Amino acid sequence: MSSESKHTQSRKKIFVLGGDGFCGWPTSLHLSNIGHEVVIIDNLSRRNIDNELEADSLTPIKPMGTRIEAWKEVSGNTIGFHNIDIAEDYEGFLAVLNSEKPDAIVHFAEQRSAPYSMKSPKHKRYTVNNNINATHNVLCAIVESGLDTHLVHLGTMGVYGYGTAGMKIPEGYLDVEVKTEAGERIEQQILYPTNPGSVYHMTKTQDQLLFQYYNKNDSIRITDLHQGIVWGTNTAETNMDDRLINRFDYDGDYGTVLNRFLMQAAVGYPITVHGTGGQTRAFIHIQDTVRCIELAIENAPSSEDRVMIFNQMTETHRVNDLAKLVSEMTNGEIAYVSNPRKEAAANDLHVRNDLFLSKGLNPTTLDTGLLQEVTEVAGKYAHRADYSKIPATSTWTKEQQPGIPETSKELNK
Ligand code: NAD
Ligand code: USQ
Repeated sequence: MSSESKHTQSRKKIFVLGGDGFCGWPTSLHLSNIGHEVVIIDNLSRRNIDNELEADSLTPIKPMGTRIEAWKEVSGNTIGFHNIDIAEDYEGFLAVLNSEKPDAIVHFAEQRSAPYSMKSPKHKRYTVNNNINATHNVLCAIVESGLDTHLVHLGTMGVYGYGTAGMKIPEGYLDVEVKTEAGERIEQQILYPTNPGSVYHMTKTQDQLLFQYYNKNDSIRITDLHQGIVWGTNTAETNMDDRLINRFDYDGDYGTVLNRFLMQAAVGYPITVHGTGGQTRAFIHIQDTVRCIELAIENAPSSEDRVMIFNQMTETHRVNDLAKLVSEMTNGEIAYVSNPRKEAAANDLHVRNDLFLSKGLNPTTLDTGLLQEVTEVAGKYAHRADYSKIPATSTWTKEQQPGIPETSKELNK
């Protein structure tokens, strides 16, 4: 075990579904490092999508076997791995559940890109089939196994939409007052009304209903984490060895906004702001993602509790402000490109995140040192960048234009 690691008070067996992905890999290492027994389940579909898109992580991620071997060498800890498609192979998943009997399951295993989910009817259908079946299979298998396992799911801030009537977005549930026919006023808490902005985000709103039902009918213990956009690359654990390096998506489908801006600045590509950049979104650093999962596992609900919902974000920023910040830091050019998405030109966003703060999260907020660190990672691997994959080409409707900067044409040759 590494010098940085520490034993948790109670060692748990934890399944990490989607443990080969951008959030899942650092989470698996972190949970292993603090003393839990980790088993990854992943069908490596994200690597296959890289093949389909002919795009690759900017960082040279290693195959799963090498990753696990390197972790054993560095930390002395063993991480298990099963290649199972959770959406397609229910029996296979159930069999591992019955044999391994995990105390907790962290569920990252979904197609998570909004642009990929909007590329074509095929991609829309794949995203719906994969995400909803994966989540339903996990819930159904927990019931069939009879295990009292705690399910921690990665949802998204995007289930709420990105605007309110001025109030802060609560953590999952909204207080409402309804008036009966007799004129009586009754107070209730309901799931916050959903307002998805892509087929991908819509699957996450469906996940919420699956959780409500299985929690009500079978008393499954569930924590649903409504996460904002994750930025950064490495964590304390992925930094321990080059072979543990995390993936860095920069292409027009999978690259998320802040990491794209930092990468674009590092390789000398114009910073691609969609429209006027008036969209405000919630953000969280990858180091805080792994800490939040640790806290969610430590603070499991009981079987009497309703679905516990946390907003997993630490700050909100307007896209244009982020572009300006990165541009000032790096002297990078900003290109205001056609917005390929159907979204409001601008929105304000206020979000509550008291639950994680009360459980001990000490947020890592945007600071230039950390931004610089990501730019340095991007700079180190700039030679691996394929500029032709940077423009966002997936449009929400046929009438919309891809987001291609004028000045990038030379770079794309
Ligand atoms: P990712 O695509 O890098 O990782 C997802 C992993 O799940 C991949 O390794 C993939 O191979 C696996 N997977 C997908 N479908 C599967 C299936 N049917 N069976 C087995 N494995 C399967 O995505 P990520 O960025 O790590 O996101 C993880 C989760 O967190 C997603 O559910 C996403 O919605 C959520 N999330 C991500 C972000 C972000 O900014 N990255 C923000 C909010 C929420
Ligand atoms: N944007 C740009 N320029 C770019 C890329 C994006 O201006 O080059 C804009 C988009 O138009 C959008 C905003 O930045 O307004 C965010 O886009 P994004 O791709 O960073 O984030 P999004 O599509 O919402 O999806 C990501 C993850 C998803 C997660 C979600 C959290 O891919 O898995 O659920 O963030 S949230 O945004 O809070 O819903």
